[in-house]
Amino acid sequence: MIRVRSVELRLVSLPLVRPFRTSFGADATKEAVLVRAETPEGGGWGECAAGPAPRYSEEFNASTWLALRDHLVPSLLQGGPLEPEDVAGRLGWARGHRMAKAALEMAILDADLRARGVSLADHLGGVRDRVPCGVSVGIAGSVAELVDQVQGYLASGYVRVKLKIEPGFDVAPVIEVRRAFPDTPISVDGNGAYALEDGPVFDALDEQDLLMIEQPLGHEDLLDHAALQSKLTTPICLDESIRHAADARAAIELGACRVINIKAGRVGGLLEAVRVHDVARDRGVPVWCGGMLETGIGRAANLALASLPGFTLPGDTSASDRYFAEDITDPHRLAPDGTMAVPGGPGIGVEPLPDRLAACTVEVERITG
Ligand code: OSB
Ligand code: MG
Repeated sequence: MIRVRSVELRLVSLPLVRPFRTSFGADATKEAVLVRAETPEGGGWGECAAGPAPRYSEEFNASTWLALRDHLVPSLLQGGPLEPEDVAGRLGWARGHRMAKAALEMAILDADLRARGVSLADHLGGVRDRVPCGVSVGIAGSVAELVDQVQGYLASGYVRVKLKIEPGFDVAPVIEVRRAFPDTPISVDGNGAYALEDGPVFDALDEQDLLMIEQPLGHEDLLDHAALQSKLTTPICLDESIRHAADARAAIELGACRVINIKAGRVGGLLEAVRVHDVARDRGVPVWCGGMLETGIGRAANLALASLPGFTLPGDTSASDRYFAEDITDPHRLAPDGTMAVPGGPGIGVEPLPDRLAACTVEVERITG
């Protein structure tokens, strides 16, 4: 049993090596809420997947801070000793706020596993110590610039590229990248920017031998995704639409997708992420680990998740240097063969470097029982 004595919230800000543009807009810095849980046996780290504005999801950094400070953390501190498996249930009274809940669960899992000397990957059921990695490439200023960036990522070893698309930057750039790299596994991600009426765009993309089309339609449009999937040869992958294991079951049974992108933050925690994995695996649907431009803390947990057996496609688990000139942990590195190591140490297996953490910290608040 774990006794959480206090929780520290910390907002960090790190410049990105290049602005990351999606159909939602562009980010030049990564701002994240880190969660540190203290127990008598030691502490643990969590990272919240939210961003500065409620674009990808309803949650954003300031909302996760308030949800954690005023509701989620106090209810855990008042609830008495618990196991990491109980965290989601203890927080179940609070509706939504899945990214905030996931960050708190991650910190408690990390504290518990560190105290017991067990790695997160082993605890979750991981079966590999290295995972093949892809890279998510933002919308570029021009097609030539995009081809250049893709060339650079392929030269460093990434085994799959995912191109962000939006209306007006879709078919032409995809055709050019496909022409330049005929044998590379390529996927696209629309982040919900399209509608069923965009049939001609999907027909053209369907001819480019893509690995998948990620979240083309709105995040609440499972039926439209099913209608679109029935017309396409290319598998649809859902990201934003899958909020928990029940959504995964519904989406698969409706035929709304043939692949699922799993992000622990989006589904309310690492343990729910394993349940999404299990639902997909039982139904023969491949999954892969998505990313939210995490720092080395969240990235470590992503790599652990990606080591589970159902993660049969390369994830957006890219190396630290794809995001940051300097990460807040020792860097996660890509090997020339396009794989990255799954951290093997206790808990998430990494810790923030004190100097780096101090340099990136914008705000800290401590919550005690
Ligand atoms: O849709 O997968 C997405 C980043 C932020 C928000 C949404 C998404 C992404 C990415 C980047 O694609 C994945 C990564 O490299 O972490
Ligand atoms: Mg996505």
